[in-house]
Amino acid sequence: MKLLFVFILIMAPLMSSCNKLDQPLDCSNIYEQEKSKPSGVYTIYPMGDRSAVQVYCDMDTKGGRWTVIQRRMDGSVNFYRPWNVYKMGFGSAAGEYWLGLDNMHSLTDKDKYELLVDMEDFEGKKVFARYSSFKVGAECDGYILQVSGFTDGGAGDSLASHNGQKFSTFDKDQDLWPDNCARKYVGAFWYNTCHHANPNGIYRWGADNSLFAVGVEWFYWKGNDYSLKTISMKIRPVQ
Ligand SMILES: [Ca+2]
Repeated sequence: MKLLFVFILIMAPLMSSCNKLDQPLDCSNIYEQEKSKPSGVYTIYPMGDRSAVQVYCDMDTKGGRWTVIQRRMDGSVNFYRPWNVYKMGFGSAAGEYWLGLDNMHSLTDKDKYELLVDMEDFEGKKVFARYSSFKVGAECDGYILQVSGFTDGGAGDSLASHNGQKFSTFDKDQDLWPDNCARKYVGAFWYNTCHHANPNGIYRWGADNSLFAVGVEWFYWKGNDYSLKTISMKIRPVQ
């Protein structure tokens, strides 16, 4: 007993030095650490030590604290990418990017998260869809999407039919369609028998029906032949 006490006494300073309070998990942590932080690019550690990744933090919309997990805004990044790239993430935090399925799983597995999807058309109209619960499952189960608790900000609910689906890329077809949704609609998503939302589709400038539903689409707002100007998916812990 006495030995144990001495051991704890010696180890205590070492143990407390392991608290890495300066390594935020997400933008909500950053917001809490310094109240005056503006929206912009920050480094987070969604999977702990050595998992540093740059993200865009939205510190303004609806109370801020949002970690952007997906963003399209100018067509500068190619989103037609294979499984391993969607797993790890790609793009630029200052512009277009995908945070990565492992990061999304790690964050939403630890805590209860909500999702906000902000979008804008080429006429400058802005709408959103909000979900009170958002979770990405583990890779071994196909990164299953769990999304519920819809609130309509004018966009309509285009994720309902994606709830419960596995993630699919052109080289890993886990959708419910006999053919390959990711190839057909030139994207990667939690496709069902295919989609009502294709945020990782081809960036094309607005209305375009030359190829059916391959653009950056949100069906319940703009239908299948209108590719959005901007769309961003952002998450934060439910308080
Ligand atoms: Ca299929």
